[in-house]
Amino acid sequence: MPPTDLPSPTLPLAARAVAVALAVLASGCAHEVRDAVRPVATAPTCSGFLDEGRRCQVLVHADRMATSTSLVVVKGQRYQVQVAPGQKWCDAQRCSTPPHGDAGSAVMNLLRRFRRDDADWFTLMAAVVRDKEGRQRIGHGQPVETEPVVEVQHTGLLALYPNDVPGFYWNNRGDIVACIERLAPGAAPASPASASGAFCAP
Ligand SMILES: [Ca+2]
Repeated sequence: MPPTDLPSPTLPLAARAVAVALAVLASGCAHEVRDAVRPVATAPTCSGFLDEGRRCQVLVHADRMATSTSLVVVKGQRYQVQVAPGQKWCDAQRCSTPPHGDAGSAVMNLLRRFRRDDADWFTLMAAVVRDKEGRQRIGHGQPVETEPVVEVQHTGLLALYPNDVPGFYWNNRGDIVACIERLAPGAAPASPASASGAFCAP
């Protein structure tokens, strides 16, 4: 069976207690994070197949288990994921700057073993998924910060998401813009994203 990201219905009682505490702490989320999104006017929106050397952009939602890029990726292909600079999104009241994650509070870390991936809270993750909702991974999730190039192992849809505990995406806020580039075989990844207007230019 492929790995699945459907929320587990069997969190232990202690974890549920922590969950209630986190829910109390989650009030008053920052709506202003949505204003921080800066779409890239010149970049096409990702959809379907992407030719080698081409780029497209996708809006990634913090409160979704995964945002499908709608990009069909095929085994053997390589894609680089970059994030437009100056963005933030939030897990309740803790905000971070993607693709970087957050070490989390002491309370949050009582639940750290239930996180979907072995990476900091809200680390931007990339994975190949089977369905448009992005709820079922067919490859492992990888942190974009340290592994920005996705070497496709399974044909499917490329998806992005912040690392969190299944069932705890409801208190996430914010959307971020990411840029996907299909690398030609043997091509070196592009340099890290800069604040220049050339980010994700086609
Ligand atoms: Ca959360």
